[in-house]
Amino acid sequence: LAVGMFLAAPALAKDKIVVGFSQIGAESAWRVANTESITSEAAKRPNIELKFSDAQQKQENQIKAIRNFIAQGVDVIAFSPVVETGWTPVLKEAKRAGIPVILSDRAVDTEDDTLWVTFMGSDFVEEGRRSAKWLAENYDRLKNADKSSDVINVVELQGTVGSAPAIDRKTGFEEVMKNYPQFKVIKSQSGDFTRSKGKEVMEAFLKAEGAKIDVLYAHNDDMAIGAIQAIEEFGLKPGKDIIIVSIDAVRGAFEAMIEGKLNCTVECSPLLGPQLFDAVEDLMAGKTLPKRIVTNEGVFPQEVAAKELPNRKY
Ligand code: GYE
Repeated sequence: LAVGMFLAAPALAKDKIVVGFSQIGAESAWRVANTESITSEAAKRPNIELKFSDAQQKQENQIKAIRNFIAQGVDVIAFSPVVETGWTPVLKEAKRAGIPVILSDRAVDTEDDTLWVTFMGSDFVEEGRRSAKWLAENYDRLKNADKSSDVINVVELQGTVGSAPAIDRKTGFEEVMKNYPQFKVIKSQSGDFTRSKGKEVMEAFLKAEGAKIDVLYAHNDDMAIGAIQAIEEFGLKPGKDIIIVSIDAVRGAFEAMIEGKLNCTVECSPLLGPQLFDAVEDLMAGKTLPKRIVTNEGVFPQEVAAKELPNRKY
């Protein structure tokens, strides 16, 4: 009996899949919802043990966390890379240790794509395109202007410098805007995906350009919400004097739309927990994962905000 018990313990311990997750931080409502999706999903699965680490938006902390996971011999490493570049050495260390890596939410820029098994998350270029398309199709109606004769001045609040969503959302937006030369991006600066920075940078934009600004394109809702405050303090009406489109579709954006202060939000879902742990389990069961898993998302203009708010999960 004693021998049997001795044998049973390691067999049981082996049943748990240990996953190390390195999160960027808690910079936005999106990120908070993403963390909650991951931790709550892990808690639901008795076969998963999650080691969660918060990098406070610093790449060096993420690299440290990943090295710790390697040292602990976790089964799978997943992370949301704060910026695109600079990961090759640590990813090589994981590969040498035989630990598969899943990219969650954001992509890395590395020559060798065998350093990670799959990248799951949104198509950020498409989100940029959707923002621009919505703007081109709705600006006239909202501003009561003839966009073919006027110059329309756009200011852009970019996400974290060097991050996949900031790079891609800018690219997608510009790609569509090329077809609408009346729209001119007169200012573009990073607000680091936070409310406080979004407000601060919008204040600077307003100081420099004032009422010349027709449109704000923000790479996330939090920066737009910060900017809305700056616009009101400046004495202009957000959503009327300045047309605003942003990305994520967090609850705060729906609330701002219901108040008439935001015009449109393009969805980017943070609810990646279930698909992350499905992928982990598939991987451990020996299945081959698709190299890219794209999230399905929509666009929500102000007109549908009140109806949609009760359905929002983040
Ligand atoms: O849009 C922003 C967050 O990587 C998609 O990060 C994510 C972005 C999201 O801080 O709010």
